[in-house]
Amino acid sequence: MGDDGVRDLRAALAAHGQEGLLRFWDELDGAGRERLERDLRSLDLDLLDRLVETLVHGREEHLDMGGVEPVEPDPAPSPEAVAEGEDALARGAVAVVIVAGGQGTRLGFDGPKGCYPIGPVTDRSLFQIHCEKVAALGRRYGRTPPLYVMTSDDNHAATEAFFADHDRFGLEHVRLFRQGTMPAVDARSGTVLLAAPDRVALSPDGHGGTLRALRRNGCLDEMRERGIETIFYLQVDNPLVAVGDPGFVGAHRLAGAEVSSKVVRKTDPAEKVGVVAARDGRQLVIEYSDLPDRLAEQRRPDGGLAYAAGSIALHVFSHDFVERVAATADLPYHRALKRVSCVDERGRPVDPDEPNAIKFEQFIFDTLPLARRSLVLETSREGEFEPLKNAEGVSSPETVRARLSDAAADVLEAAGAVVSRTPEGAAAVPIELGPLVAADPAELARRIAPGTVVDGPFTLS
Ligand code: UD2
Repeated sequence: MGDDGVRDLRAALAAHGQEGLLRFWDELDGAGRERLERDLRSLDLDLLDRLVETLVHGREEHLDMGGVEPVEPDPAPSPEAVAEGEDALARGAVAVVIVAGGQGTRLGFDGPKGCYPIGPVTDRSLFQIHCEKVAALGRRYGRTPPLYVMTSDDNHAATEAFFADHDRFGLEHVRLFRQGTMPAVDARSGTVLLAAPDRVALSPDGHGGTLRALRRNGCLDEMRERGIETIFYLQVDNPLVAVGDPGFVGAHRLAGAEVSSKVVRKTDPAEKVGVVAARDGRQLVIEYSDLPDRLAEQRRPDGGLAYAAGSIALHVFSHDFVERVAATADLPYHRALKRVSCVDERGRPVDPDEPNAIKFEQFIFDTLPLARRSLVLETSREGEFEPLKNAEGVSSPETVRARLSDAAADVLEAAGAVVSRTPEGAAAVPIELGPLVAADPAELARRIAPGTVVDGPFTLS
């Protein structure tokens, strides 16, 4: 960049109170200047001004709960819905999108979360489990849905290498696409932080960035060319998802919905899942941290929680809706107070013990109020929800593996096997069934010897 270029950039930054970002410019070599310039040019300074004003300096905004009411989810999908979903899968009208751009800080795993070896018996990764489920759809319905995996700058290369090392798990069409970034700002001053003298502290823009990233990377156009009508969205951390579930896809389609959500019945008011609710005839998700205790604890006459539709971040979108929203709508940004490593005024690295920064993130479920029609379907927690979030305790490798073993035990028993159980009814031994082993217990029964006894670690691939 020539002197004029730097002057222009400095002036633009100064107009937004961010000129400090160039404070090490004179000390940088050519490559450093290029890196910093690239980062700076990615910033939307007008947007940043608005976010700093409202989310850093503004009063802590509480979501207005006026007019909000609970929604009652639909029970299991009808046979017509299942048939509709199967037809869409067989016509190749369904794509699968996995979001895997998060930083997985709570898990403390050195690598993309999708690479985490979570199989109770083998080292099957989260990615492998999801990919084998996609492959199983192809085997069952004759057409394998194209798979789109959202990564972020931090984990794109590692994710790409993982898929290449595993021959894309045998899938015909896998496309990785990168989500966008947002800068982290100092929690007090609102100035953008530098991760290094030549790097802005950028982080992923939240899973709400999925739609924009799909569009920007040409994935939406490609889907249209391939005849995709329906997009099945899941988060990488939950290996229990029934990927491409025809009942869910079909119920969404028959209802003419633009977004559909799967929920589990919330029984603990403090559980950390958002709830699907309604206002003015439109649905919305209220994140757990925004739901006032008064509403979280409200009960129905039968004793159940009123706001019980716990969002497990599993959605089906119509392709048209995603195109419309990606092209025309701005989802709101949420603030997250986080610890962010940065450099101080003199360029010395700072590794804070306390949260020092605000990050700005968009959430995928903020698309719900934009949908003219949406559907909520209830699923069983045991069957479909145990995300890998933490290193220990709830939602940890231990609980996820136990749940995978329990699910496999149920299928094996339905296929005629005798499975050793704990007094509480859980699988007493680690069990792992590869998603490609069998589509249902009847098929599994043909794969195992009659009277199979499972009383030690057991796996079938
Ligand atoms: C999310 C939901 C919560 C509940 C829960 C179920 C939000 C804000 N809350 O909680 O209501 O449904 O999930 O598991 O979403 N990701 C990206 N890019 C990003 C950020 C996240 O790809 O910039 C992915 C990430 O890789 C992961 C998923 O989104 O697969 C969930 O992110 P999270 O773990 O931060 O969400 P969490 O647990 O706060």
